[in-house]
Amino acid sequence: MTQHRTLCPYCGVGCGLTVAPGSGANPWRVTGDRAHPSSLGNVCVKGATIAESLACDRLLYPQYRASLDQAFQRISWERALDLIVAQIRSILADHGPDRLCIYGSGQLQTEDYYVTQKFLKGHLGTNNFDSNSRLCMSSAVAAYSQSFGSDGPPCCYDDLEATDFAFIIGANMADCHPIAFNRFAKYHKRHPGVKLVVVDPRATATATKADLHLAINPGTDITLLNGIAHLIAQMGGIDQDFINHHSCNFEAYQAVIADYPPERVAAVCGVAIAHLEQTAQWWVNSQRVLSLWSMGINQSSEGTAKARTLINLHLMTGQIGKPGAGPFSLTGQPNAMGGRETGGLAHILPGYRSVTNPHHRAELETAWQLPPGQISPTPGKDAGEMIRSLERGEIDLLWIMATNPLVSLPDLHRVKAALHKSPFTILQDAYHPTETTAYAHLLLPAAQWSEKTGTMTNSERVVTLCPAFREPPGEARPDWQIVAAVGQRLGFPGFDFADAAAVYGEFVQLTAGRVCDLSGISHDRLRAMGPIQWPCPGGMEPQTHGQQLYQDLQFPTPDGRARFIAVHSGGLAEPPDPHYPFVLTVGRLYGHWHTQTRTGRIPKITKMHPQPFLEIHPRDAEKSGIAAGDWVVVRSRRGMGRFQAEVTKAIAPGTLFIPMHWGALWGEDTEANALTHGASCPDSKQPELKACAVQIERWG
Ligand SMILES: Nc1nc2c(c(=O)[nH]1)N[C@H]1C(S)=C(S)[C@@H](COP(=O)(O)OP(=O)(O)OC[C@H]3O[C@@H](n4cnc5c(=O)[nH]c(N)nc54)[C@H](O)[C@@H]3O)O[C@H]1N2
Ligand SMILES: Nc1nc2c(c(=O)[nH]1)N[C@H]1C(S)=C(S)[C@@H](COP(=O)(O)OP(=O)(O)OC[C@H]3O[C@@H](n4cnc5c(=O)[nH]c(N)nc54)[C@H](O)[C@@H]3O)O[C@H]1N2
Ligand code: SF4
Ligand SMILES: [Mo]
Repeated sequence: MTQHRTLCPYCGVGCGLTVAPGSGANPWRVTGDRAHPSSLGNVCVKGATIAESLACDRLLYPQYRASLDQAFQRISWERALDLIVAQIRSILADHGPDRLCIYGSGQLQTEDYYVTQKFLKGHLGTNNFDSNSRLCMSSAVAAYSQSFGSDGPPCCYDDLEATDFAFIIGANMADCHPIAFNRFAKYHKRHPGVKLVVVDPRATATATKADLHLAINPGTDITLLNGIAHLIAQMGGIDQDFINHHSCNFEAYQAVIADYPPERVAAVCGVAIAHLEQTAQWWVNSQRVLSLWSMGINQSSEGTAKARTLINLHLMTGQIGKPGAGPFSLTGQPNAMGGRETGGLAHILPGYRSVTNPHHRAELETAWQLPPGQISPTPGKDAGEMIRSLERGEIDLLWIMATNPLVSLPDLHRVKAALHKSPFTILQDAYHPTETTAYAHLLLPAAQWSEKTGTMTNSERVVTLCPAFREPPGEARPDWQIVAAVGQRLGFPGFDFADAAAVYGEFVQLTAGRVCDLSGISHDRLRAMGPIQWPCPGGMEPQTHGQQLYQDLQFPTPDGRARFIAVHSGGLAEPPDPHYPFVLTVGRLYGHWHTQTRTGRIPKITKMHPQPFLEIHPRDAEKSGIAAGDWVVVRSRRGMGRFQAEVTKAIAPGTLFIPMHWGALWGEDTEANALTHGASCPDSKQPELKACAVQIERWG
């Protein structure tokens, strides 16, 4: 019986899957791949049920309509590609390339990402490619780049089983990175001396496993972290040798943290002084400290500063570059990392290069055989700027791939109005309908996981080959092939790739000598030896796991030193006030994946999470006259939603929680992002999806 080894296409843990033919209602049997170095044979409910979502409601053929009030008509691929080419030609002739935009996703494979960068940033000469990673990882990218001189999470999952102290902040790993969390949880259980602190305004499934849960007020992370640093300094826990030889700017940092005595920090954050002291004590007493973070840090109007503030703590205590230690940003999507490697944000280029760096542009112009000066030196439009540009009528073509922005972008009413003004929106997705298909002129059917061959890189830099083992339904095509076909029709050379392996081969050569050196990896090698972790320069024996970055404590900055970059907190972009007295936070549930295009069609998962809900503290519920199970109207300055109350002490007073997973197709008035706002971090442009001010009222 044929078995296929592949990767789970959901979260950034990147579990290996083994898929074998099944029978009856389940034509594919999915189990954990024991040989995968990241997951060691384990899977969660999402990975285990992935095959059940492959058949229903697929987008099968290209469809077109000239305006949004018309019905879609089926058209041929020939006609679809001709339409795109005609639009692009006319935009180039009338206005130049900056009125073209592509909005992609960390769910594209590396090959899709790469061909799209070469097409848009290279041959068309505009950097207007952004992805939903803007909503997800861009603060981590910015913080790593500022503190270390380059992007690149330095840690790996082996560190979870080598640490003395895990500090999880703004991440609900038990639900969102469950298999990585289970690796730590088992180790934690076996080693009573190992400590876990979880920082989260909610008592999540992760927090309940902690030795200490710091239920901070939303948005007070910088104050907390500077306060812990203050105490560590007081306890004599600084690593002077590391500071002297491997860092700079420590004095400025010292001056900042001096302002954070525990009394003030405890009051601002809403935690006990004793708990701050305990956390600092564990940090100081531990040989190896590993911190892990995700959206509670990144999705903030000061997301980059939050992540840097966490990195500062590691620099101050020399907790980096050794097993079991380091600041580890957990990526959300299965190929968020591949997106970063290929330059899949508006300010970067393949191989962790920057659009503003003339040498980087020249290197790619040479590799892509483009005239000097072809790549624009100006960062392109980020996701938020794309919406604002649509409002101003400055975009003529918006091409969306593998994301569902009519659920996932903040301030949805504004997004809907902006998309209504878009002259030509292409949506390339695997499913139809999604909330976004209602706003598209041209639908392009994409082959998805199991139907196309490509690679993805997980949170710990492990690259896994995802082979095609089923035929795509209808006329669906791999994303990279669609872009390459348009490139060829526009007469661009270098888009006649024989297959995905050839795309990957071209891409990895561009990473040689960079921090993310993948030049020793190929599809053939991945097929032969299984997953490979980068860095993997050509000529080096590939490693499957366990390699940390920066073990020599040399950082890719001009002077080789890491940088302390300290700041005070600016607080929430929209703090609560007497009219909107609660902070609403939005996050994920264990079984669902984002906007439910797949998990909403899997009975086991919809049974697990049948509907959205509002978490509210008993004290707030009582004050507002709300009982468990009551319907509650939640209003922000931008929109409203209706949810059934779940009265629970798992949420801090003053804070409310709703899940992000229900868009307009799955419920009425259940869109979390109807409430959120688009204010974003000045460094990363990542919006503050985790906090907005709301009022509540019992309904009916
Ligand atoms: N089951 C499931 N797993 C997933 C996904 C999914 O859709 N479903 N999506 C994947 C993706 S793309 C991503 S990005 C990751 C996200 O993974 P996580 O970031 O772990 O998930 P979230 O639930 O978005 O947010 C994490 C926590 O941040 C907390 N938080 C809110 N505000 C603050 C704050 O101000 N400070 C702190 N310290 N914490 C705060 C919330 O209470 C929440 O528990 O999950 C990935 N894994
Ligand atoms: N308020 C609030 N909003 C949030 C968040 C939050 O925590 N709070 N989290 C944010 C984060 S971190 C993220 S990552 C986003 C996620 O938000 P989205 O990216 O909008 O969510 P998905 O449902 O994952 O959308 C992926 C789409 O790609 C399609 N697809 C799957 N495979 C393929 C493929 O191979 N090719 C193509 N072309 N299409 C494919 C799916 O059918 C689906 O429509 O949401 C963001 N929005
Ligand atoms: S933990 Fe993430 S990668 Fe692993 S099976 Fe679950 S969803 Fe898939
Ligand atoms: Mo994400």
